[in-house]
Amino acid sequence: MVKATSPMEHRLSRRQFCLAMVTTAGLSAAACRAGDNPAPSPSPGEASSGATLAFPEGFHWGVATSAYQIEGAVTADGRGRSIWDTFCDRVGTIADGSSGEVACDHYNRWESDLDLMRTLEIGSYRFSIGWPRVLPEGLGRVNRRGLDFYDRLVDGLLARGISPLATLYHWDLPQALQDRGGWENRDSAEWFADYAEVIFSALGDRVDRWLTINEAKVIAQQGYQYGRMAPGMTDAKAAGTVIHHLNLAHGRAISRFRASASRGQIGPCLQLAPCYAADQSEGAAAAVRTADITENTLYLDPLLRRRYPDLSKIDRALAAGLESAVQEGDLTVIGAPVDFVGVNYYSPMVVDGQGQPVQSYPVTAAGWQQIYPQGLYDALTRIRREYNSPEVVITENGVPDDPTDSGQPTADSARVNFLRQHLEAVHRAIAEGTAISGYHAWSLLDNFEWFAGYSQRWGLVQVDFETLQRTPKASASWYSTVARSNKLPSE
Ligand code: GCO
Repeated sequence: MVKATSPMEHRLSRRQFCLAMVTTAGLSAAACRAGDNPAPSPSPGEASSGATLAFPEGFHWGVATSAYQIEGAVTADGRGRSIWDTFCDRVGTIADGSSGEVACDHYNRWESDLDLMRTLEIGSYRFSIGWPRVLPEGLGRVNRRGLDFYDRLVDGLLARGISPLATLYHWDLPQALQDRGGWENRDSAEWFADYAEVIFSALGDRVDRWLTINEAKVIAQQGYQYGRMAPGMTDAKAAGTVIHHLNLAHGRAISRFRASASRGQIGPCLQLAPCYAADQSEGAAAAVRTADITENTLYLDPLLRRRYPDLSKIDRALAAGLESAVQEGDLTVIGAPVDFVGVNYYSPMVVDGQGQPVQSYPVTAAGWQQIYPQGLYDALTRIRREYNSPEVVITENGVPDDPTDSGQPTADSARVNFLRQHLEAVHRAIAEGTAISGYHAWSLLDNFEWFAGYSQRWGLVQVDFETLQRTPKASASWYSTVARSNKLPSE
């Protein structure tokens, strides 16, 4: 098992990471010297299959979840409503008409879920704190019973030697704040900072690592531009405004964290989608540059370079909404130094000459996800090359069950392949000098997959949603072996 370590212990330098590499794949410490250019990217599929790949000592092997997707118990102990409760109540929003009302009932089963993690030798658990549990009205009155749940959870993790990685916001805005304009209201940045401060004072003495906001991009795109997620709006200008307010909220939470007595580290959680051209045309190359802005640099640049990218080529309404929201001094707040960058990676973005998304690689049951492990390598090494090499934690990576994995639902060989290929990409990025300190598989449990309801199952552990019984899949046992040995076994 990878033992929970203190923040200082896992703050290895890039050089230490490289020197710690032991591999039978022929990668040497010499390739890891700071400032070395990365080796040319191998073509997709050219991963080093068949070798045993060791990871640096102290590497965090984790799993990830989020509050609304697993907790259920939406009215227990004084929890307030969130925008997802409201969204699910709207007819036609969720594929199977379900909601997170019961989900995995983790709120009541957290102890056995933590025991399960321990059995699986998981070293780091990424979970999120439900803002409406702690502040039912979004601000003001603290609901002690809601806070106590997370207090017990953190203690339970530490007692089992699992390092807590807490996300402050994973999409469940209190409905009371949505009623005041939600993330479109500039005050939202301050509401978030106030909420974060409550959490830091309660848990800051024990949580190792914090994430501010999960995937601002998905909130803006799916929640405000395309309407597929809460709050279900289709207004590009509002989406632009929301991007800036989410970035500002992140920055303000960082300064509250620095002013608090918290002992851990903090960083953002960005969903990155490296962009590629579907063909050799100049049109496709230009479309890639534009897609890269909306997929990646609208978030990376303000947070890590204190500036927005050139907005002249992106959707005009989106750019206008964003530009109108920016006030003097904001970028200094937004660009406050972070301790690490959390990266969620699922899929590349491939575009044609018209800027339309193209499916060039195998598509998973999620529909939107193409399997391209090289994309993870490209995202990780880009952060090193272009953003001054911050420490990176992979905070999500995973795949839904493959319907062609027939037979028992727990025989998920496609997931094992997916994890292996992506971990090979991570290994390669580390060997070339990228400071990556952990990996979190999405997800521990099958859970409420937003607009897909329970129709997509992303867990290493199967959940029977009738009985709520948990059954580890083949991938859980494979991942457990990886976590225990700190290496990828040969195939
Ligand atoms: C996200 C969210 C998760 C999803 C997962 C699978 O990245 O979209 O963080 O909550 O469930 O990504 O789609």
